[in-house]
Amino acid sequence: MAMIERGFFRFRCCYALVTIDYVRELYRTPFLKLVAQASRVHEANHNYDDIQRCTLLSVKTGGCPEDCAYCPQAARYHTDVTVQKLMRSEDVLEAARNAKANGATRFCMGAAWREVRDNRDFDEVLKMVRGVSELGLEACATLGMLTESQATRLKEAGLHAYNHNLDTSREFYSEIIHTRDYDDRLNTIRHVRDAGITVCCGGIIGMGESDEDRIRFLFTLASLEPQPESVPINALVAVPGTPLEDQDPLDTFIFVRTIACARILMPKARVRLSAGRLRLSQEAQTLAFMAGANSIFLGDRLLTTPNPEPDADYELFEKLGLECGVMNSELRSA
Ligand code: SAM
Ligand code: DTB
Ligand code: SF4
Repeated sequence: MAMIERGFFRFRCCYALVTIDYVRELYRTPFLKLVAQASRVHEANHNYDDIQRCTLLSVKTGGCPEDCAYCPQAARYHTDVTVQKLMRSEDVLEAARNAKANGATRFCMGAAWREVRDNRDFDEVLKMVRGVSELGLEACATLGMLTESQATRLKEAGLHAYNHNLDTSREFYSEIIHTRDYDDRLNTIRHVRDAGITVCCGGIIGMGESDEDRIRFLFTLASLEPQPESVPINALVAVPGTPLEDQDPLDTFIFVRTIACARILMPKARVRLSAGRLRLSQEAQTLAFMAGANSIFLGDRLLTTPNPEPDADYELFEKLGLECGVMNSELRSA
């Protein structure tokens, strides 16, 4: 921890010391001031016209041996998720072509695995990665824990990004997951980084964590060296049958506040407005974009839970004067 407390982060061309006290102070900034500050950092580092659309596909669903309290895919909970073995790479590539035709520039493949095993399934995933990358899409995968050599093989197949979330603070993590620990996550992130794959690492807000947990989570993310290129911020989707099924819905202001802090602390990262958008009005999503979010998942399903209909997202993009990447007439028939 002491090492992390001394971490440096880049802020507008100069290095400043990020300390837990700084993050606390930032997090407690009055809402409008915080969003305005995030917006300034966003404008200095990104273009408001550039909100990336990504598509997710669950290539292996359910039956996971882990006990993540939020996750409908954990075998031990009784949810509506139907277990599905690994998809064939041909079918995954068909979905990737559709995603591209609908305006996505990044395609993320998720598998409900605790860790990757060196077997035929992994060979099939490598085929998927190769194919997605050859389509000119950013290929991203989230497959659980990885060894160094597995990360290298994914890199050689053309993987652009690996998603592996820290999810919350180290302290709260052990209340949510018991089958692995925070250091397991950090180790995989290091293997991804060492293999030369970009890091996609974020978390979930609204699991019953405190402000201090969110502060520590943001601090840990911002202290990774180098910082993650991609930071998904999910709002918990409380799925019936999971231990968090009765969790109260998250206050949107806390969600936007977390996004604004992520933007300020990690100026160069793509901050992704991820799970939980169905509960957000178009105005709340717009506020999240003002606070520095610059990506959404496009498609009516995330991995196993619903996401806004593409038409609703195209409508929002149109209202905001943003390009969708495809002609509206093409969309309807795709
Ligand atoms: N098994 C792999 C792992 O855990 O890294 C990859 C798949 S896992 C479903 C990917 C991420 O989805 C998790 O790290 C978590 O942050 C997010 N997630 C899962 N269930 C969620 C839920 N109900 N609401 C919000 N985010 C969720
Ligand atoms: C991430 O942080 N959010 C996405 C992506 N990484 C893989 C996944 C959200 C999953 C939400 C629950 C589900 O649909 O199963
Ligand atoms: Fe398994 Fe990943 Fe779900 Fe945890 S989040 S239960 S590791 S699929």
